Amino acid sequence: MSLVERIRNHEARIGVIGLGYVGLPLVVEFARTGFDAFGIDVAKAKIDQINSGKSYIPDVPSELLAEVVTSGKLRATTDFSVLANLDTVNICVPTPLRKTRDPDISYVVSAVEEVKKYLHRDQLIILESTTYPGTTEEVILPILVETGLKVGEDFYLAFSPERVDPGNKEYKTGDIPKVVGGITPNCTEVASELYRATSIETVAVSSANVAETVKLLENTFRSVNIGLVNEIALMCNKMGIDVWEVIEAAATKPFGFMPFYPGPGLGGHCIPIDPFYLSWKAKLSGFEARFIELAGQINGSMPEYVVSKIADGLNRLKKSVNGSRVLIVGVSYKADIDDIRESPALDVIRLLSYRGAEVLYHDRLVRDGHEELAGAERVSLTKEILSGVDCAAIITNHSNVEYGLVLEHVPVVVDTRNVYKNVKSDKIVRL
Ligand code: SAJ
Repeated sequence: MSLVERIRNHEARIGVIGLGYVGLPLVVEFARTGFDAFGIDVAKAKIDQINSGKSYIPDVPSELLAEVVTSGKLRATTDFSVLANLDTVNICVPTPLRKTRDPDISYVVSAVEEVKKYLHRDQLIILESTTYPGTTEEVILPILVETGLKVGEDFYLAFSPERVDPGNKEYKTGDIPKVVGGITPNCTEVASELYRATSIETVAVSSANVAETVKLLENTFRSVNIGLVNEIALMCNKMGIDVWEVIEAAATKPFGFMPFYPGPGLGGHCIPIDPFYLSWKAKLSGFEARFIELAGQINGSMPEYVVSKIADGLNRLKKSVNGSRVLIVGVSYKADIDDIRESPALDVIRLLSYRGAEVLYHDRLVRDGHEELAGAERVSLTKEILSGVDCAAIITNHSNVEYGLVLEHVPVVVDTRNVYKNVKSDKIVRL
């Protein structure tokens, strides 16, 4: 029976390498669809948690995970040799930036080196990790063809960007169309069959390069538009115009406009990073991606701007930053999630500590023990604590916070997320 037939009748054995916020929902989706699915990760702690039915990804309920583990449809292991008996392999490992802001695809290469060891006829390999155009064709393909197997004949290789939006209640993994670009047309077709078998809509494109670039355009679009609206906020501040009112009114235009909102900076493991994968590759082709660089500069300057607003607020009280108790409300990188990666709150805390402020923070979604938060004291929002705070800054607008309590007990509040929309108070310093 051919690979496509095995996929179509859910007899294909599925592998997912990298069980993070992309890989775990994906492998669970395959298992739920009825495939025998194997999750592979180098972190034994993750494997143990999965095999005991305990999810560590908020978007994957433990009940759901336990169901597919108990039924035997999902097995997790650190042992890559299971790949020898699998028909398809999705690679969902991290693609961070190095300190030099160059792409770091070392996790992808490590995963592909393992895949190569067990690559066999009629196996489908799909990279999902966001990466620069050319990675699949110029880096992964050469590694795999060293086995002597021919792409498009003996094995299939494609790129399909992950489009998971952590915490998004409206769009789950199964609801989001998958762009698929193979090294050869039949690679595209076989890869599309896999997603179609989990009833995920697929969008075939002509190459892996195109598919890699699609994802980078999607996230560069966000980074550049967030940079634009942050610049508009800085402009409006100078002109004494309420940028939030401007955006709200502009958003009434039913076409040709999409609202973005100013904020304390750009966090997360996608938007601050992905555009630099594109500009890095463009530079190798002799092209300067100026919008990406400029957006990066503007978004990167927002934490400093927020600290200047905090200083302005303290100034109203005739207080300096140095020696003041400043409370950061919300430290994850965006509302209603627990992830602090690249969060602008971390920059604001660092900048305040550097200036001698005593920094407190409140965020019930973020777990204890993050060393990036070691310089700040975790507090609850009580009257006693709030009454001892000189200035509060709303950095992440979680829904689970009593912002009224903060405004009642703190003498000045810097609002970087417009949580006090329509609230009139001299205590509020707006972005
Ligand atoms: N942000 C703003 N203003 C905005 C929107 C976002 O300051 O108008 C900030 C956020 O606070 C955050 C950062 O930008 O710090 C990134 O926010 P995001 O809404 O782009 O959320 P992410 O980073 O979780 O992006 C993911 C992306 N998903 C994938 O890459 C698969 C992105 O493509 C999604 O469009 C995005 O979620 C989404 O729409 O929520």
